[in-house]
Amino acid sequence: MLLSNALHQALERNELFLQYQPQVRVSSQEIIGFEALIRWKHPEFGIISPAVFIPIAEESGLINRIGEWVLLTACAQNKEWQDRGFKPVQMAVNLSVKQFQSGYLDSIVKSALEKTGLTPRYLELEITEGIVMKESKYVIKSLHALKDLGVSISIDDFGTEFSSLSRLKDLPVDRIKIDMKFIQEIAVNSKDEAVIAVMIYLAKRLGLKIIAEGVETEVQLAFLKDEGCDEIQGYYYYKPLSANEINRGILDLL
Ligand code: G
Ligand code: G
Ligand code: MN
Ligand code: NA
Repeated sequence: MLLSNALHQALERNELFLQYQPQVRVSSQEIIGFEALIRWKHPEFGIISPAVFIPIAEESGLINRIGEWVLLTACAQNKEWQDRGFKPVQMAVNLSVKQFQSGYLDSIVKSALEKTGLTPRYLELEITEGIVMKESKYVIKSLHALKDLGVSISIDDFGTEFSSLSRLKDLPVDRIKIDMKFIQEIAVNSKDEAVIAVMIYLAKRLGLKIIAEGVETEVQLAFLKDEGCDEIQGYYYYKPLSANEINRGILDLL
């Protein structure tokens, strides 16, 4: 079976869909945003994880079309919720390095905003720390172009490339997302706890927002609150949910 062939058909056949994981401000218990996460429901093989098919999409070049579809769908969904009168919040979308290499990422983003009517500040683009730090020149140029559109930028999986701490101050970013690997070491490894504390401190000193990802337990939550990290994304609050689940359940919390 050639997964790359099947992936080509997946877009046309509407086999791709998005889930939305709520992000929570602990102090007020309110939902302050969502991260859009792509899923593939293959008619024969069932749900395939993006960890499996995104790399294949990147190799085949299909990632640009998929990424454009994700942007459009996520922006449209966010606009729809706003039009229904719910408190406006940010929608975060993950970007692949290949989308930066395409050279027209900013026009794709601009067009998604125009087509859906979503106000730019309600879109956040996530880029992994590895990409920002390794492919610096053209990525940073694109990030500035994206910022000029009025969208927010966050650094995903933060902390994995520790050398980057000092470079953070020069990047056009609004928020960092503490990698789940660190969160899982809370109450397990005090050295990782120290690294988390420093990340939170640094973000604050640099005037950046910070959110912890993959928070699953009360103990993790208590540590993060203690250290001053008030924004949380993780199963402790919500798993990634379908638009329908969100419509049925939690929109009134917004
Ligand atoms: O949601 P889940 O844990 O299955 O996601 C696995 C990986 O897939 C994560 O690294 C996540 O960032 C990535 N991912 C999810 N949705 C998208 C997307 O729309 N575009 C890209 N490029 N990556 C995504
Ligand atoms: O790489 P990125 O940070 O974009 O991917 C986030 C992934 O983490 C999503 O695929 C999401 O499904 C997953 N995730 C979100 N919250 C939790 C959590 O509390 N525990 C675990 N194990 N995974 C989570
Ligand atoms: Mn992410
Ligand atoms: Na992450």
